[in-house]
Amino acid sequence: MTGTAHPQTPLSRRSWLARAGAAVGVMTLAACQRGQTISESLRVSAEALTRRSQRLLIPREALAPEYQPSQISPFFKPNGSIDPAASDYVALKDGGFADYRLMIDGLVEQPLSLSLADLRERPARTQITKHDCVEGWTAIGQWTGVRLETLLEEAGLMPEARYIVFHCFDALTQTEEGPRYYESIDLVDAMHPQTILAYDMNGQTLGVPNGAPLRLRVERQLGYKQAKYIRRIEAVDSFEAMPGPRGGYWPDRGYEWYAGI
Ligand SMILES: Nc1nc2c(c(=O)[nH]1)N[C@H]1C(S)=C(S)[C@@H](COP(=O)(O)O)O[C@H]1N2
Ligand SMILES: [Mo]
Repeated sequence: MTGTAHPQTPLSRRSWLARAGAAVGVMTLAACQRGQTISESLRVSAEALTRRSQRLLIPREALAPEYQPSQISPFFKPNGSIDPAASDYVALKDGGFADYRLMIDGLVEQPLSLSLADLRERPARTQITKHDCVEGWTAIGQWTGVRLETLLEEAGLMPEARYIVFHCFDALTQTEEGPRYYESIDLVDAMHPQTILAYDMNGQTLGVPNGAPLRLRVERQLGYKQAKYIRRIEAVDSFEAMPGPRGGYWPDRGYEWYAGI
């Protein structure tokens, strides 16, 4: 483990809110610059507008509803990738994830490489929330993990950082080929108290179908933002720095990047 003792760069609430706000305006322009058709860029600006009005109606910092243990769904449907075939993942899984390291890098002062034991040593948060998939199902589950904000403060975000990218092990084709899943969020969601990297589900070690060894919970957004099988977290300054044009595996295929609920 590295970097626990380095001097932190405190990220003031006002500075990340301002940066997050600036990023929304830049997105529409960036979409046009990437040579999208007019209808595509209109869709992007409509999305930005929805996002802005949503922000006016419900503060982005508001908490998602939390539920009682008695309300936990007896079955939480595993969806999308459920058993990644990538050889690096299979090797880690076969070793019980003992050699797993979460990389945190990009626009940070101090890149981190953390084992699961390192993650479990940090303050934990447990929350019971409702997962909402665009395919039309929901499930209530209990998640335990470390707040993303805790890790980002430890790594020390550089002032240019605007988005956090989650790089995953799996290609949705369940083969070695094909683009790997990824997702991204802005700093408002990154610093949100319910945004955690979960290693336990319903009081047990997170299983492979639901994203072992580590998955994101970003509770104010839809299911496809909840990146499973995370191998690396990267701070970037723009969409151009991401693996695809629209900031996520499904957003690159037409889904909204900001999937607020
Ligand atoms: N790495 C990765 N993350 C992913 C997916 C995926 O296929 N790969 N599917 C997404 C979708 S569409 C949903 S609904 C949820 C499903 O989470 P679950 O398997 O725990 O139900 O994970 C999301 N995160
Ligand atoms: Mo989903």
